[in-house]
Amino acid sequence: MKVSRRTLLGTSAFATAVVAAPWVARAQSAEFSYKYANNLPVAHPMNVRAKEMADAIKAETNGRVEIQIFPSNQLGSDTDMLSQLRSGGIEFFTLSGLILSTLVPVASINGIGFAFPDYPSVWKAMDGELGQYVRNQIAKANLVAMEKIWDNGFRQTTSSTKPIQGPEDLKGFKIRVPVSPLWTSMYKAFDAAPASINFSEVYTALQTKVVDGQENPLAIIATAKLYEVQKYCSLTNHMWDGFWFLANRRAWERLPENLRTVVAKHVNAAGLKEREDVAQLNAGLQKELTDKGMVINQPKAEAFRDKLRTAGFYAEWKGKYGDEAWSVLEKYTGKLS
Ligand code: X2X
Repeated sequence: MKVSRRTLLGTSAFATAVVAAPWVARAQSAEFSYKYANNLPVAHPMNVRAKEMADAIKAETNGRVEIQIFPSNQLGSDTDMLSQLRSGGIEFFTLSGLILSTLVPVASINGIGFAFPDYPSVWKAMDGELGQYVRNQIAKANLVAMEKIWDNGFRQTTSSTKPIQGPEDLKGFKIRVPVSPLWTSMYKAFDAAPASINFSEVYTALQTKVVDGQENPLAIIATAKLYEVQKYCSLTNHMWDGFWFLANRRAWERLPENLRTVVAKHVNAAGLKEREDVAQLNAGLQKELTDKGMVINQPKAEAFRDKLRTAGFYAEWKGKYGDEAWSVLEKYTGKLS
């Protein structure tokens, strides 16, 4: 086939390369280049799904929106990243509601000790009225919380010194907790010695024995390799924790509405997939962690819950959140106080 200059010009490849060159140049440096930061290792489902999400957003917006991911505390601790999000230094950030409570007090409400019995009750609450209640409060702090909260999981307790078999084992126990009044309050109610430490410092704090234990879902104990510095893993399931996918409001509103719709769609879809991944991972991790040398035990929840009740923990937090928020929580968990 004889290729004339005229037919060549008619092919799309040539047209794109020559005729539409300025457009191509613009597509390469995206119109909206946003940073998304988080505190978890690259191997955690959060980062795996976030990468897919960013690719899908770039494809569906024809390169207009590009999301760069900064995993693993590359941009600093949760405390640092929250202030960067508020100032606009980063546009997106996933943060535990319990830590967000330093800014939005009611955001820790899903972490009330032993409130949720299982995942179905969690998703009903967080995709329902409780999640909506919290998101409304987050909006008042000039942040946007995407609709679907991402899973962190039910938290378990690890230790380098002893298994936790009942609340009495927590007495005087030096345990790392994330930076959040709810966490500190709960472990004080157990008469433990909680130390507030950002996740970026946890591995080192355990390794150097600044603290003897910590608590996190199995998916994090595994992907952050905490089994290297902890011996015992007690399946306390003491609270459910999730990550709100947050956006800086000004950055979010800079996106034209059609792009906002596409971004939100992919963020929420990735969140739902991340929930499935974490559930599946947690189901298989007991064996993997045992193979890595951890000793696993499963204490009963009742004695822990009784201790919190007699210490006045539930009554105190009901007072802090107020009757309205507390009754929304109890709609999903049953009576707590
Ligand atoms: O800091 C933690 O322990 C972590 C990773 O679970 C949270 O982000 C709350």
